Parts: sequence; C-alpha cells; structure tokens
Amino acid sequence: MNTKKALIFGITGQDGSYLAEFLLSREYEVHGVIRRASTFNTVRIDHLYQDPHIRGTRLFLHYGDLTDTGNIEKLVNQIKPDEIYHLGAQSHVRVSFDMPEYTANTDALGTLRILEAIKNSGNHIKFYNAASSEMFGSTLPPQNELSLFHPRSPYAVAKVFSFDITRLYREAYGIFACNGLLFNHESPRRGETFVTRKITMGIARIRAGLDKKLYLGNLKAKRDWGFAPEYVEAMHMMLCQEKPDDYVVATGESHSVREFLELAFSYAGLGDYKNYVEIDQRYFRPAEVESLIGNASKAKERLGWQPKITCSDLCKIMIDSDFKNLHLDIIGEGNKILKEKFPNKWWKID
Ligand code: NAP
Ligand code: G4F
Repeated sequence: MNTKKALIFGITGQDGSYLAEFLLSREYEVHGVIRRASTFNTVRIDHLYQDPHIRGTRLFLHYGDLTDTGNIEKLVNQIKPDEIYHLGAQSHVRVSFDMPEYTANTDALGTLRILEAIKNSGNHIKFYNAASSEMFGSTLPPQNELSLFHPRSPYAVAKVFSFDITRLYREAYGIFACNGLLFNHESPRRGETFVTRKITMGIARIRAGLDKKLYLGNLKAKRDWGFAPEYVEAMHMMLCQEKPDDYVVATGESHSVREFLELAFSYAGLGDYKNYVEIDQRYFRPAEVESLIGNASKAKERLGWQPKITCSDLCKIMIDSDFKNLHLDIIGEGNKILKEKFPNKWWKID
C-alpha cells in the first residue's frame, strides 16, 4: 500500500493533535513540527507517541519553528510530504495586541515561508492553511466566502496576509493550496485561556472548591462555536477535492459569551453565573469582533461536510471533561452525546 505522508505545523495544538489522530486512523504517516521548550509541550499528543525505533511507527516529530526559514525548507525537502497542514500560529487574539510583531512574523510570514519551501521544492504538495473567521472582524453576519474582511486585531491582519498569500501561490504557481475559514471551534483540548475553556475549567475549579470567582471580559460578543474534531475532518476533505479552493467551516448557530456562561453554570448545577463571575477590564480588547455567524453552505455542498455538535452539546462535553480532570463526579450528558453521535469516533475522549 502507498502510505500518504502528512506534515503538520502546530501538531501540539488543539487542532494539530486531533488532525494527527485522524490521519493516523486513516493510515497516514504523520510528521509533526514541535518547538523546543524548557518544559514538555506535547501533552495533547502524548497518547499518540510511538517509539521511532519500533518498526511500523507512523508518527515522527521534528524540531522547528515558523520563524526559521532554513528549518522549514529542510523539513519540506527531507520529509517530502504529500500534504502539509499549516496549523501553527500565535493563535490568541488578545495576546496579538501585546505581541503584534511576533504574531505577524509567525502567522503571516510563517505561511509565506512554507509556501516558498513548497514552491522551491518542485514537489507536488497539497497545502492547507488555517485562515480564520476572525478576518471578517466588523463585517456583519452571516459571513461566507464572499464576505469582506475587516480585521480587528494584529492576529486577524496577519491571517488576512496568510489567506491572500495562499490564494496568490495557488493562482500564480499552480500550487494545490486551500484556505479554511474556520469559525471558533473548541474541545476538551482547547487552550485554557480561550473563553469557553476558561469558563468550563473555572466552573470545575469552583465546584472542586479551588476557586471562588471567575474573571472575564466582554460578555456581549457572539461566536459561532463548533467542535474541533469535526473541523479537522473538514481540513482533510478540502485536500481530497479535485481542485483547491477556500471554504467557510461553521455551525451557523451563534451565542454570546453570556449565553455560554448561562448554559455552563446551569449544566454544572451551580445556578446563576452572576454569583461567581466578575468583570475584569484586562480581558477586554482594544478592538472587538462583535458577532460571528458562519454560512457553511459551500462546505456542505462541495465537501459534504456538516456538523453534528451544537453549542449546548459542546458545553456539556467540555464540562464533563474538566470535571473528570479534577476527579469530580461527572454529570455524563456530554459523554452520552459523544457516544450517540460518534459511534465510530477516531479520537481519544479526554
Ligand atoms: P493552538 O492550540 O494555539 O495551537 C497552535 C499551534 O501552533 C501549537 O502547536 C503551537 O506550538 C504552534 N506554534 C505557535 N507558534 C509557533 C511557531 N513560532 N513555530 C511553530 N509552531 C508554533 O491553536 P488551534 O486552536 O489548534 O488552532 C490551529 C490553527 O487554526 C491556528 O493557526 C489558529 O490561528 C487557527 N484557527 C483556530 C480557530 C479555533 O477556533 N481554534 C479558528 C480559526 C483559526 P506550542 O504548543 O509549542 O505552543
Ligand atoms: O475565546 P476567545 O479568546 O476567541 P476569539 O478571540 O474569538 O479567537 C479564537 O477564534 C478565532 C476564530 O474566530 C481564531 F482564529 C483564534 O485563533 C481563536 O481560536 O474569545 C471569544 C470572545 C471574544 O469576544 C472575547 O472578547 O470571548 C470574549 N471574552 C470575554 N471574556 C474573553 C474573555 N476571551 C478570553 N480569551 N478571555 C476572557 O476572559
């Protein structure tokens, strides 16, 4: 059998870990780029680790960084992947206001560096770029592939560059390059400083008696929150098409942060969130994206992609997981939803 090779930038992140798991379940040989750190940063993929000395190993990790052109060129030339999934980024919108230059270097120029490496290699490599719904910024919802970009953060500006340069390399050099315009997607593996996970972890900590309060910023903002494992499948579907293109991936359902809080506190049996939540100005952004609601009709029609998990399901799945992490009795509806909706799931439940 001709095993396909995938190279994943950002394999240690939420999406990278699910995508690696998905591709391994599809018999791919998976190569992932990890950053050197003084502490282990591979916790999301530790369950996938395989000793490279053992015959038949299909997961390989390589040190690298999106700011290092020579390293990227070397990895692309040595590994000779069939597909590259570019999921690496400084992905925190609020942090991008504190580190705009680093964010641009990693998120914008990092994309260009990979595309140059693909072009210079002369190999036929399919490329997926993680663009973002954040690029729509203040454009009114619902947003689709034809909506205008009006970025509202250094992160979003960098992602607009990454989107445009990916499309340019497709049109100018014939590279099979796709942009995924993914709306917010969450999971038990979501970074702990993004708002959904901050809320579900905060609730678990309050339940366990570790914290009394949860400090948040703007509760009015609305997001279209989906479930990460379903979204990484859409990435793969894009690279399986005959022609490269750009796709919105979203649920079409939107909720405010306040509504997510209400859902979460009610599911956890803690009652009114106002008894626990305090507003802290430090979590507000200099410019905010008020409302995101995706129209994923194109992905449905062309890729056959459709999400199963609603925001309420997601909230239950994440709370069950965070309760389990703190050895609390879980409520269990989240796990039940996972079993019912994904009888053949390919990822490990956290
Ligand atoms: P994440 O959990 O923050 O993961 C980001 C990954 O990028 C991590 O593996 C991180 O490595 C790596 N990384 C950061 N800086 C790097 C650098 N300079 N060089 C190499 N690798 C670097 O993000 P995610 O939620 O999985 O998102 C995946 C991609 O989709 C990102 O590009 C994000 O901007 C984009 N996106 C996400 C969403 C969403 O809702 N999740 C929506 C739209 C677009 P470390 O583990 O070492 O930090
Ligand atoms: O969870 P968030 O930090 O996600 P945000 O800013 O929408 O960005 C995420 O989704 C993007 C896709 O649209 C990705 F491209 C990006 O990489 C990332 O994954 O914030 C969501 C909303 C914001 O409006 C924020 O102002 O929640 C509001 N919020 C309120 N209190 C908070 C907090 N956000 C965070 N992180 N922390 C708070 O305490």
